[in-house]
Parts: sequence; structure tokens; C-alpha cells
Amino acid sequence: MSYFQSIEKIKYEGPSSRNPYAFKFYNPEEKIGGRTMEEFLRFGVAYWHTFTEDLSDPFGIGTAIRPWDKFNGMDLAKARVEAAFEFFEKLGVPYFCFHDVDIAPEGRTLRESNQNLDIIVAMIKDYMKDSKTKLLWNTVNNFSHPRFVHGAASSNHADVFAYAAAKVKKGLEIGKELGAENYVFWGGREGYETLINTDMKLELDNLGRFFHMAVDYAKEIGFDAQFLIEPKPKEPTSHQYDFDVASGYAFLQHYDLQDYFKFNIEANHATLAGHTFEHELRYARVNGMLGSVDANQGHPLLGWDTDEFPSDLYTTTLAMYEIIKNGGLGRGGLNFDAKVRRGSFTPEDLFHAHIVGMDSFAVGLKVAQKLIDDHVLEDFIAERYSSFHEGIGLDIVEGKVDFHKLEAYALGLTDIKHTSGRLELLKATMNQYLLRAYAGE
Ligand code: XUL
Ligand code: CO
Repeated sequence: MSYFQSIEKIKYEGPSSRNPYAFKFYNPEEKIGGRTMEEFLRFGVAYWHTFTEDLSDPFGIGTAIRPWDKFNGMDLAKARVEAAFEFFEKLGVPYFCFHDVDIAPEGRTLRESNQNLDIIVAMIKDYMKDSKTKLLWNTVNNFSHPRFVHGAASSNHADVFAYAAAKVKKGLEIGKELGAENYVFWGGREGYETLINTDMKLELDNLGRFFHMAVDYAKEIGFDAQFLIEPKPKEPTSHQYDFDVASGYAFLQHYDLQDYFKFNIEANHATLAGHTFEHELRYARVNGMLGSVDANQGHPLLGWDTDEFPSDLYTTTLAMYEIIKNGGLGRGGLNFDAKVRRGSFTPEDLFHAHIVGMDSFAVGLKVAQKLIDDHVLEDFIAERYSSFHEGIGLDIVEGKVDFHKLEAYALGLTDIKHTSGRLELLKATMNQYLLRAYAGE
């Protein structure tokens, strides 16, 4: 049974192609900086947005037309697996990601939910044997069901803490079974609405305990995936504990978890936190904590997580700049945690959406590599900080001075000469590089 009958395998046809079902910039075999685009970009499809999302919003029921929706229950779960692997094959992606509830319906009891999962996981494992598409990461949904109304590991109710732990335990077993390269913890409802009913200290300590138990269990079963925290500042709760990379990193260090985790950075979560995507990537990178990416973009005029497919080339370029400087993403990848708009409801739109996302990151990769090869930003930045390469600056960097010495030095200063930051010139240069990539230069 085919769910995308009218669509052939998507191929690279180059920037001048008019074929909507072709890549214009993503050429999986093309080498950039010594690695193929496919190896470098490690794209993943998000199961929830592509195979379970119905495009409903607070004002209306779903609009998505999905040929597999004629089924129900476990039959629907199985049909989604068939559709998913057909989609992966036609798109040519190396990875996918899922939550437990995306792949199998929850039963009336935890035991029944686990049985449903076992059936679908066995089916996925079977499909993976004949597919090149591997599991970038899995996670569990500890936020949608009403039992998680007050959070999961940060719930006020100990039974919910236990239930959440049991679900993560199963998630780790599934990750091991399917060879997941990473395991993600997005906070879900791990946060609070108001302090007037909240014991923040207990909730944070419990989160710390929960993560340690997850680390221990992964070790116990020999699941060696990279653990990833995915920060988000708000939504669904007004204060999410993993606000951004900086606060997540402080949390990890406080609870002595920093050696077991890295970050999965989502573009739209960064902008919700009042940061740019590249800020979050840089903060993680310079601390050796950049693990993986949820590739999407927010709407510049809307204040919530719109999860749009990435199309902004400026942002993909600056993101790829960070990723190249990081030496790639290691075991991580670029997972499209992105959904088509409510008005883009046909199955074909799922292809158009992934094509624009993949092409946008391919452009970003090419332009960022060229900027790096030509030392455009590096040379400028090195010059801008040149006062730290000699004299008093070098003494500061080498730890040879204290406040006494600095005061003595400052007392002798008469005029401090600054140089321009050249922001506009650098932007003009970046535009030039972007447009040259279009022209195939
Ligand atoms: C929610 C979000 C999640 C995580 C996985 O905003 O990004 O889909 O990526 O739970
Ligand atoms: Co995400």
C-alpha cells in the first residue's frame, strides 16, 4: 500500500530546476568542508508533526488530509509506520525522531500502553532493517495526558513522578532496542504557573533526582545514547525550568549532571526566550554542550511556538556557522520539529515543507563554510580583540595582573581609542556571500 503514490523519490536538480519535487540546493553527495551534505546535515523527520499532527488549533478542528487516517487505534499506528517509511525513503532522510505516544496509542493502563508500544516498536525495527533511515532520538510525552496536569518529574504528586519515571524507563528501553543515537528530555510541563502554590526547591530537586535515575538506568541496560535537554522558556507553563541553554547548564552543573547531558537546541524556543537561534547554539558550543538541533523557525510577529519549517537563509547560515565551528553535531542532527501551516493540509505539502527546510540548511551550510574558508568573520573578530593579544591585554588573559596592577595601568591612560564594529559592512558582506551561493559561485 502506498500513501504518497503520486510522488517519486526526491532528487537534487540544482538551483535552476522548476520541479517542485526536487532539491535545488541540498545535494546529499556534494562535499562541503570534507564531508558530504548528508553526513554533515543529518536531517531527521519528526514523527509527531508529520504523521500524527491533524493541524487543529484552539479555534478549529484539524484540517490535515492524511490517507492513513481512515484507520483507527492500533491499525492507525501500523498504517503510520508504513506511511513513515515510505516518506523517509522518498525524501531520502537519514533520521527520524518520535515520542512514545506518537507511535502507539496509550492503553487504559501503563501495562497496556507498554504492550501497544512493544508491537509497534517491533514493526519499526523490522522496517528499519530495509531502510537507511535510523533513529536520531526518541523521547516520551509526559505532558499531554491529564495525569500530567501539574507536571511530570516536577509534579506536586509523587504518583505522577513514579508514572513519569516508568514511561522514561520504557522510553530508554525502546531507544536501546531501535539503536537511538540520542535520547531527548524536553521539559513539557516541568515548570509552574504561580509561586503562590509552588514549592520550587522541591520541584527542582526532584527534577535533579529524576535525571540521575535516568542516567543510572541507561547505564544499567547499556544504552549509550547521548542524553539531551531541550530548553524552552515558556509554553505550556508560564515558567519552564529549562528556560534556555544558560539556565539549563546552571541546573545541570548544580545537580552534577553536566557530564551526562548536552543540549538539543530548537530555533523557535530560542526566540521565545528572547534570544537568537545562533545565540543558543553559541552558548552551548563554547561550553562544549552542543548536542543536536530542532530545526524550525518562529513567526516574527507571533509570541508562541509556531514551529514553522525553516526558510530564513540568514538564520540557517548563522546556525550552520556555529555547527561547522563545533566540528559538526557528532551524534546529533537537524530534526525538523516543524509543522506545515493549517492551510497547507495536503500530503504533498509534507514534501514541500521538508524540501524548503533541507534546501535552506544546505544553503546555510554552503555559505557558512565559504565565510569560514575566507576567514571573513574570524579575521575581523581577531582584529577587534587584538588589544588582548599583547601588552596589558595579554597579561589579563594570562592571569598575570590583579586590581592593583590594573589600577596602576589605568591611572596612566589618557585617551582610549576605539575602532568601529562595522556591523553594516559585515551584513553587506554576508548578503554578498548569500547571493553568490544562489548564483552557484
Ligand atoms: C515542544 C517541543 C517538543 C520536543 C520533544 O515545543 O519542541 O516537540 O522537541 O518533546
Ligand atoms: Co522540539
